[in-house]
Amino acid sequence: MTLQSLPTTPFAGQLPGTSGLRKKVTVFQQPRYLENFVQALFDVLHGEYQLATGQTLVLGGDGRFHNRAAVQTILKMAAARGYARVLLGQGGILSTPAASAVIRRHQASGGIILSASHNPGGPDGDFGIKYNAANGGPAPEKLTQAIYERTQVIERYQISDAADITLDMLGTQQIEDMTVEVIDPVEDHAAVLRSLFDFDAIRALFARGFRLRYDAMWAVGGPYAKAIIEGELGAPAGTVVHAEPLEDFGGLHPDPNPAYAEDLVAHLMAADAPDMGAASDGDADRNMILGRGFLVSPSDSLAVLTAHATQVPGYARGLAGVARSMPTSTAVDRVAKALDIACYETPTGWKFFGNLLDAGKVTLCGEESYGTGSDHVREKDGLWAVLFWLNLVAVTGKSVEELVRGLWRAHGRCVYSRHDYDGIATEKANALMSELRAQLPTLGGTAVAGQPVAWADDFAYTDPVDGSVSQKQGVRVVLEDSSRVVFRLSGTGTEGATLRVYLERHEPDASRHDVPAQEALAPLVALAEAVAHIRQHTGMDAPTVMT
Ligand code: VG1
Ligand code: CO
Repeated sequence: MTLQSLPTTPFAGQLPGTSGLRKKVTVFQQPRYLENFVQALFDVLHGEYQLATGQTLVLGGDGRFHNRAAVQTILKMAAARGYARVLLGQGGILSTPAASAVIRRHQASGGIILSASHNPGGPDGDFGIKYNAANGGPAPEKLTQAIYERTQVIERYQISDAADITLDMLGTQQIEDMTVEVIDPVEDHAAVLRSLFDFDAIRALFARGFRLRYDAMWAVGGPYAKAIIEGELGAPAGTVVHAEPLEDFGGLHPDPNPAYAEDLVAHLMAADAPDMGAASDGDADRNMILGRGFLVSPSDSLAVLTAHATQVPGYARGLAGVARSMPTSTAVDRVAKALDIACYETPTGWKFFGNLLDAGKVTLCGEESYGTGSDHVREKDGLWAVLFWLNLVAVTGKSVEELVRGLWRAHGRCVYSRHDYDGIATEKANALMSELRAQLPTLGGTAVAGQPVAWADDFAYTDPVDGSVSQKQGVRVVLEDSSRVVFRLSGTGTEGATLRVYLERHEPDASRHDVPAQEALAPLVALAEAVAHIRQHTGMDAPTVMT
């Protein structure tokens, strides 16, 4: 075994987006592409971030195509960089929340997670890489920016020429002076979850015949859900379906929403539907919750968990505060107000919750994109959300639907939808956003599509802990009755641009809570079109996906 220092030249565009660097597998398969990014990360960590040698690194991914090859490369580079130890999930597997748990429990200096999350996988699909810091959370913007800058000037990378190691066998192996410890990917995460929820109450719920269908979408959530829900909590075998992580997710989008989890939705809408449905995404940090014949909106889910948190052992002492991403509905704000706790509004992406969680300012946080989590790790956590819901159903004796309806009765319903326009040519999407931004100074006080606009802006965020500022985080058009439309471009896609249009209207009148969301939001859809000219810019008559 020898260490080698090899020449390289920069690749354009290695800029991490909302959650890591995501590109087509074929892009990552180019010689030196992954190496450049990893070396840039190590250079920045050990350079301006002054990380000493001899540290522990956590490594694992969602098992998608190219995961195993990338793990071998990163191990050999970590050995060359002088890490003392790598904790590697068996088979190269670690869900995103599990990686966060492992980093925290083992006091690692950080971790590399290989995932493109909900993006499709396989040889023609997407691959991704992200770095999480010692707190277990996604690298903040300052760090991802520094990595990007480093990728643009990189000239060499260091790697051991050691042979590949065995990824599937638990125990330790050696690369140069570095120990690779292959660990059970479930154990640390399970320990954290066990400490938060009333497993006995959930066990009793299943023993009484409660039926759950958990769709792991052929992704990494399967092994975790099987071990905990079927293994520890005694749910019948077959409760977790599509449980085996496949390299191409069975050719499907591992994205738990009504569009891509249609099989699960069909089961929950059927005459003999189970009591509850749930799904997680590619890297198992997202969650979708359904009741029998009932879909829970992610924003409502966060609000319900907040409202009932003290009924769960891990949060019995109450919540320090809550946070939601800006486009997420204001349902949780209303609950927080009633509980007299702080509610923070952050830009999209979990990295913005890290400081608030570390500083003890918030306990729960969530996003409209089927992400919910708490201070138990520093990532959103799909299984955590499912267990939280199970725990609430078990101790309140209420169904999923009753819990959501209780929220609506107490606070009104925040009728909500997100419309995605996928695969727009980047220049066209940028033109749409700049035209929109150009109107901002004059929109307030006018009427658009017959509706009075109170104000409009481009969301900017100042982190209350470290004062860092993030500009241009989404255009908001807010009406006098506080209904709103938000526009932003996705930062996770790999083909062209995706426009996301977020629509929210508060409905206090209980007799109107059953009006279908798309119908109730139709005036806001008209407003979105009138102000942004989506048809003209994109040539699309309707969104690709509505959630
Ligand atoms: C999307 C979601 C965002 C989420 C991000 C990562 O980002 O909107 O809420 O944090 O994905 O989730 P964007 O930039 O495409 O809107 V995951 O589960 O893909 O890591
Ligand atoms: Co994900």
